[in-house]
Amino acid sequence: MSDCIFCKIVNGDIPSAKVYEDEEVYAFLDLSQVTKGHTLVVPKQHTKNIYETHPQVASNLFARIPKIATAVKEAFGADGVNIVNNNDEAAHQSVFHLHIHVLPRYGQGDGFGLKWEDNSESTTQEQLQETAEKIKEKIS
Ligand code: DGP
Repeated sequence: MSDCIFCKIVNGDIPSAKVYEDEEVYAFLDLSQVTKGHTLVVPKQHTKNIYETHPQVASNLFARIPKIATAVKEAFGADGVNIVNNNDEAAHQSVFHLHIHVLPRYGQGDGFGLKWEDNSESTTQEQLQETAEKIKEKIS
């Protein structure tokens, strides 16, 4: 897509610090470097977000994540890696070309954080079943 910044990066129209490329996928360092080695992995084929992504494009994209995440982790001796994909502004998507963040982790205070509530104590089995039914109805 002509006005997409990640398409321009994939096409080499604007520079990037590339870490991996093949016929389907391009991976490069995120400018923000939330943690050292923070990498973005994108499909070469433009797709706006996860909802609009063809299953084969999603499959090809995620198939590359294990080797890229392993390399990112090993390059700087990280303790772990978070894999993050944001969809819609409400979920902090700011570039509307599907991308996977690979975020190496170096311990508390390394720059990345997830607020992750545990509601298991206040959620009943009935509520879980009701919620599952609503989602199942939408899966075609
Ligand atoms: P998200 O918020 O999930 O849409 O992440 C988009 C990321 O893209 C954000 O962390 C910053 C990064 N980014 C934006 N513009 C550029 C760019 O021109 N080059 C690179 N390398 N990264 C960019």
